[in-house]
Amino acid sequence: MDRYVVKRPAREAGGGGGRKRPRPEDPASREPASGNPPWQEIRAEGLNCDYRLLFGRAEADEIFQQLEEEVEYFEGEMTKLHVFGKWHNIPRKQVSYGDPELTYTYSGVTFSPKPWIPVLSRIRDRITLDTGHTFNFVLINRYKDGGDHIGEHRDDERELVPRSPIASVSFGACRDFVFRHCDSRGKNATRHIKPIKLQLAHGSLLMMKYPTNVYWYHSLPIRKKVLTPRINLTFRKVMTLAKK
Ligand SMILES: O=C(O)CCC(=O)C(=O)O
Repeated sequence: MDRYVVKRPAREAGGGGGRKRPRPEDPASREPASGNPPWQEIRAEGLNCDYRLLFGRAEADEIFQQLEEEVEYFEGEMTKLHVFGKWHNIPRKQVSYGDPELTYTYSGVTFSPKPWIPVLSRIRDRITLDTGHTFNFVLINRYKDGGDHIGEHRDDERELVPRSPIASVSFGACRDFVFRHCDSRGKNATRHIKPIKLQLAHGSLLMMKYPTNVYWYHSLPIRKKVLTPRINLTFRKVMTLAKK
């Protein structure tokens, strides 16, 4: 991943005191809690992401266990995806939680979120404390092993508050995560831009900031050697009905 890290924010690299409040959009303004690893800035043309470990090992283990016990995944019709006119079984488990009355359409399926549960509020509030951003919705994907995956897509649904960042938190197995530029996809590629490959570790936070989801698709490819589960939570800011 270091290949894509342009620089470590100067204030964190050098330590030092200063501002106390986290300010959105400016990783250099964020005070790392004591012992927290610094942010890594991942930059490319049209890609603007920050990555760091948010939870230490013991806390991440505890949260993973709670998620395994308390998250209730969608069943039945909600486990199917509409792609190019056909319905497919989703190659992973999925569910959304969030504020009441929000809805979110993803690959042709409209999700009504379940009400927040304490473990999800705890993660959401930790991200807010760390980044200054607030979220009202979370999409959870559970990959039972490396056979489960998610195909290339952009998180560009019209319900998202324009330019709001998406906070992606991962627990369990470390998995490869690939960004591919929209001009470099498939047979009709017009440019050759190298894909950006990250590894999302247990307890990590990836902040996908504007305009990443305008230009870059992302995926979690199959990795047959991975034998253990992973849970990913993408916290989002969805517009309320009145604004849609
Ligand atoms: O599991 C991941 O890291 C990716 C999840 C994802 O792409 C999404 O929720 O849109």
